[in-house]
Parts: sequence; structure tokens; C-alpha cells
Amino acid sequence: MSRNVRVVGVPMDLGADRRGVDMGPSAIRYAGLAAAVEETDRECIDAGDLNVPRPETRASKPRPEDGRAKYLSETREVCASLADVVGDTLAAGEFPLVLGGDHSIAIGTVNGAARAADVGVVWFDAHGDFNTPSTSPSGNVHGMSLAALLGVGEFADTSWAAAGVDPENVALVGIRDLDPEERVAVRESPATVYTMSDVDERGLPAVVEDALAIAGDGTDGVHVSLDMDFLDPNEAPGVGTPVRGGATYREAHAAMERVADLGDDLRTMEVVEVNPILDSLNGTSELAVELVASALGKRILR
Ligand code: HAR
Ligand code: MN
Ligand code: MN
Ligand code: MN
Repeated sequence: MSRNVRVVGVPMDLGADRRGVDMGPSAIRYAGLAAAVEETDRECIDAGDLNVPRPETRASKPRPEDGRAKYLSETREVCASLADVVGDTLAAGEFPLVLGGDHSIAIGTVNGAARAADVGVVWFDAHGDFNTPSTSPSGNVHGMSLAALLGVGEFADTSWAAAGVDPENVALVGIRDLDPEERVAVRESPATVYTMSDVDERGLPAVVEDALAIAGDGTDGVHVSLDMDFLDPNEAPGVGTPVRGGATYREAHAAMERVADLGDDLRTMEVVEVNPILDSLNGTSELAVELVASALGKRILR
């Protein structure tokens, strides 16, 4: 894969409670993203940030039609523009690298990725993001984004699922925190869940290879969604909803090296949930940059 990389920042924090994740795109750029991408022999073009409304300017109480989901209409609007940018970037023959922002933005990235092709998804996360407005304990859309993309529950009759992603081509990796009703929904879905217990038993590289095979089976390409809370909080403290028992530094690199083996079949990638306010000296952003470089093919011996 030698497509030029087009970076799109989405300073989105409408989908999460711990404010600060909107600063993720800046923090990841400051951590040296462009230089790291260029080290993989690609040009790095920065498209800047999308406009995201500040939550202070909007009513925080969900609209009656949105059930418990906060800022659902605003999220839909941002994701619609993100889908356009991602779709146009792919049409121009470039590789879209989307920087969050909270994980609700995956709705936009994947809709854009799926516009002109059949895509599978690998979702690296501590969480399932499989809630719906009626099952969510928090009302936060970042805990619903995968369900929205797959048209689960109330999302079935909305345009969220327009991506047409087949849940058979979706794999979640690193899961260790599911809400009670979310657990039921994820088990009922044809999507494959690799929990941290699977990682304990089989090792992360083997699990990731299976996940990538599921996402690539019969599709034109794979979208990789990297929620930084996939990592253990010791490695990545700068996230809004840390959960103990995640991937180590080396495991995460090994996972991204398997992703790089996809070559041109890696269609799009996003890195989400970096919260610089909760971070330690921007270390989580620095790690995000390293993991992007590994996913784009950087190797110790080059
Ligand atoms: N499951 C919880 C909820 O729905 C917490 C969700 C998510 N946090 C994330 N997403 N960072 O992966 O509120
Ligand atoms: Mn997530
Ligand atoms: Mn998460
Ligand atoms: Mn298919």
C-alpha cells in the first residue's frame, strides 16, 4: 500500500461524558503524526478538522425522538460530513486516516468507507459499543456506534446503517466491558467477539489474524477502528473510559503489524478516544502515532 495518507481530524466530544476528547486530533498531530506517516514512504496530507458543534451551545437533554441518546442529531450531521470526506478521499485514491474525537465518529468513517465498496470492520476496543438508545446506561453515543452501523435494535429503521456492512464481516477485539443488555445484543449478532480471555488463551497476533480474515472474507477491504482504550490504562492513560486488563505495548504493536499485512486491503483507519486532559505528558497520543505507523507498515528493521 503506497497511497498517500489524508488526515481528517474530528474534534467530537458529543458522544462522551469526560470532556477533553475533542482535543485528541491536535494532541495526536503534536505527537508527530505527519513525520511518522512519512517515514512509511507515504505523503501525509492534512485536511484539517471538521466542524463539530460545542456541546455548550446545544441542549444536553435528548430530544424525545432520540430516546436516551444525547446529541444524536448533531452526531448524525457530523458523521454525514465525515462520510463525505472519507468517500471523496477514497475516490481520489488516497488513504483516509481519521483522528477522533470520541468513538461515535466511526459511524461517519465507516459509512464513507462503505460507500463505493463492500467493507469489513475490525473494532479494537475494551467496550462493545453495541448499546442502543434504549439499552444505553449513559445515553452516550460513543457506546452505541457499532450497533448503529450494523442497524441493531432501534437503529434498524434509521439511516445509520446505510453503510450496508454485513455483521458477518465484523470482529471485535480486546473486549472486557459490556453492559448487561449490550452483552445480549452482541451475542445475538453475527459479529464475532474476541474478548481479552480469548487473547489470554490464544495470544493477540493469532486472534487478530482471525479477526482480519473475518473482515476480509468476501469483502473489498477492511476498516480498522482503534479505540485507544483497547490498550491497558498503564500504557494508555489518556482515555475517558479506561478499563484494566487491556493490551500491552508490545501486543498492540503486534496487532497493528498484522493489520499492516493487509497491504492495500486496509481501506480506512481511525484512532479514537484519546483524551489529552487525562493523559500523562501526551504519552497516549505518542503511542497512537506509533501504532498508526505500525499499521502502515513501519518495522523495526524497516
Ligand atoms: N458501555 C458504556 C456506555 O454505553 C461505556 C461506553 C463506552 N466508552 C467508550 N467506547 N470509550 O468504547 O456508556
Ligand atoms: Mn469504543
Ligand atoms: Mn472503548
Ligand atoms: Mn459479505
